[in-house]
Amino acid sequence: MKSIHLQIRFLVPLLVTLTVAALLALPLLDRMTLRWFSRDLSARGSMVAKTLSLAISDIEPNAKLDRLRGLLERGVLDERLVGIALCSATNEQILSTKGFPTSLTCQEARTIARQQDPRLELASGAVHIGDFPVNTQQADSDRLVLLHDLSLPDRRSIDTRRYMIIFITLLGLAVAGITMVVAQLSWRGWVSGMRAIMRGEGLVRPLLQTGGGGTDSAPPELQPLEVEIRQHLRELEDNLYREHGPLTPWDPERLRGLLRTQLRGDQVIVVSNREPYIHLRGADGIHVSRPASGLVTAVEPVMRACSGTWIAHGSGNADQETVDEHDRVAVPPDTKDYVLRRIWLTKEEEEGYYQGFANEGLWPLCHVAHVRPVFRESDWAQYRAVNQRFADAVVAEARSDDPVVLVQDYHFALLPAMVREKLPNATIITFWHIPWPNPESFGICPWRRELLQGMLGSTILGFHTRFHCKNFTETVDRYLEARIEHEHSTISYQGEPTLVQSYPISIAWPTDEERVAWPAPTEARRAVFERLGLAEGTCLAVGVDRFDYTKGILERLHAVERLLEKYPQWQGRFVLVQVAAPTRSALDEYREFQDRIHRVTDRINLQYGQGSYKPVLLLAEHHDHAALMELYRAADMCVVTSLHDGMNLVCKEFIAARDDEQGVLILSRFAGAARELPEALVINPYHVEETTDALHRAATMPPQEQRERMASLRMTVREFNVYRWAGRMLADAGQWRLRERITRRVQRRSREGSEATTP
Ligand code: GDG
Repeated sequence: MKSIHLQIRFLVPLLVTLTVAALLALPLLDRMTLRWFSRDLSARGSMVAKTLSLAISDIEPNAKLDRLRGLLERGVLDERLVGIALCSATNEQILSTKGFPTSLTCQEARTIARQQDPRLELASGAVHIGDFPVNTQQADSDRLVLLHDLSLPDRRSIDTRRYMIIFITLLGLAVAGITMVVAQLSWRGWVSGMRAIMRGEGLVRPLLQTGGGGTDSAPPELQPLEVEIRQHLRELEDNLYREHGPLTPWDPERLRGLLRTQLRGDQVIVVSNREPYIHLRGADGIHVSRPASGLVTAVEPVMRACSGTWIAHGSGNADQETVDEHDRVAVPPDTKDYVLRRIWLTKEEEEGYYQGFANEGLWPLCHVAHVRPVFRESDWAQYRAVNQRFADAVVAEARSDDPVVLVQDYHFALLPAMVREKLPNATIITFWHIPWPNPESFGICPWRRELLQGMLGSTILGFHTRFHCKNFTETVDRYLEARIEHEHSTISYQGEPTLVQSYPISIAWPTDEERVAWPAPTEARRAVFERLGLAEGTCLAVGVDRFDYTKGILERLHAVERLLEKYPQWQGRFVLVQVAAPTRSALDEYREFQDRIHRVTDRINLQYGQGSYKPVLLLAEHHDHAALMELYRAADMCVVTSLHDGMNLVCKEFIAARDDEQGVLILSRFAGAARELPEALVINPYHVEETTDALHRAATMPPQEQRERMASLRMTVREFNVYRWAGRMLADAGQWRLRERITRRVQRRSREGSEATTP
């Protein structure tokens, strides 16, 4: 229907054009035909005149007028000749035939005959006047004036005009018909072509064609359009996706829904060493602090969403004063969404379990950072004892025999099996926040079997990446007698299966309320520049880490030093602000490392600093969350150069903070995050030159490229947020529990059945 309308809209102007063309052409045609006839009549008249001239010359000189008249009268027998007159050289009429108008003098006839259109209108009709010499050799010869009837040519002209109109009409109709058919066909082609493009067939065709399939291709004239439309659609789609995220994004509500439906509101208990809120006594009373810990950053929003109980070491100097008689305190302080149950550790326990076995043994063992692990028998004993104490606390906090227990990190490798022993129906989800090394590296641990056995008490064992899962499975294969089913990602040890899966951790995407409280990037930049005394126009790079040797802070400093040497234009104009939150400073390895970083910083500042300008500002103190946000938003780039990192959440926080879609992320390929965030400038931190060039590239990256990269990074982090991390684990746990319940029911029924049949 639409195409018919379009054709009518197309045809009407075509017909109008043809009609106008016909109207303009017809008078022209008239003139042309008359000219042809006039020429024809002149030629004819000349011939008649010649014939008559011969006859006249025979009669002369003593011819009688009667004979002459008779001759002329015979001449006008031709129906087209109206009259003939014989005129003298002096324009006297010698004689004329009857039809020759008496009013027409020889003089007049001669004048008209010389005109281009020698036409004379008489009462009887129009005549053509021809004037011919009787003797062409003689200058003053008599002349013959011939009058030709013009009604015949006029009739012919009307006929010609009629034929012409019919011809033009038929031609117009034919052209219109052909145009309609062609338009119809091409319209259909266009419409189907456009529809195919809109359906995205244009997008998959290149794939089909490279795969040898797909002959369906847009008409050639549509192909440039196809490319353009495809780009526009992609951009629209990207923007829409960036704007709205996935169709059902993971958020606290969805996580709560999952707990209600799939886990039937079962109790959630988190176990970690680090507590999410630390009460500290200061000069002006007790205040609450949030620790610098990736684990806390990730798990805390999940607990806010799920409620339940979080069991952790009470490490703050005012922690004891703020708990109830069961060592519990409701947190967060303002909303009190869940309960924090604190465990108190003696100095020996803390030294042996935490600083000793966990941080001097397992931490370097799992990170390829070239620091030798230290294994002490006494630390191991404390590690076991503390794991047991936390396991007992889990059992004590459990309100049913099948709670969901979320065990966090390498501090509690033995706890899953300990809880399983007391609560066989518990769903134990252990998440290992740090990398898992290859079997050879792990094999140097004297208690490798015990650690693996403890971890395999879990229902689900999660790592950040598949690579870590693979390393773990190979380690079990090497050191334990266990059944490994690669297809189902399960390891069955002593008949108890454990699902080993990768669950990349993330952060909670900032809510609108949080974002409203952020300073605008320009405001953040102004405040940071003022506070740190940075000159206007400085290129600001930030690093935010716990002050840990795995974070590649030394390598980062070397890259800055090389940048100033290799690209001297940055001297005086490039500053790295390194936040290094104090951590594990009681350990020699950490103290030495931190001293070294201070020394290298001083060296670089001495060499390249001028006046108040210092290329490296090392802020080795704890910052509050708002200060970090301000720094992220003020920076031109964020530098993450971990030598080995389970995931790394700083890079995700930087991305989440940049709602202006500006800023460049430099990211170590040895951080788990590098697998998810390829739009960052991914580098090998051991390669100083590569990191240096990345710093230079980031500092000179055009805003449009920054925007493209940042928009894409933001889309990833927004979608793959921490609720998704927890949600996927809990959904897997839900399915697992369902299967377990069904198995138990089936076993019970078959037991009852066999008891009933036993006499
Ligand atoms: C482990 C794994 C994995 C830092 N300084 C301050 C501060 N931070 C916060 C950051 C960030 C967190 O600490 C550090 O998280 P990371 O992920 O970078 O590193 P780890 O603590 O080593 O975490 C790591 C993580 O577990 C989660 O699984 O990604 O691979 O090593 O949130 O913002 N926070 C405050 N002040 C500081 O000065 N408030």
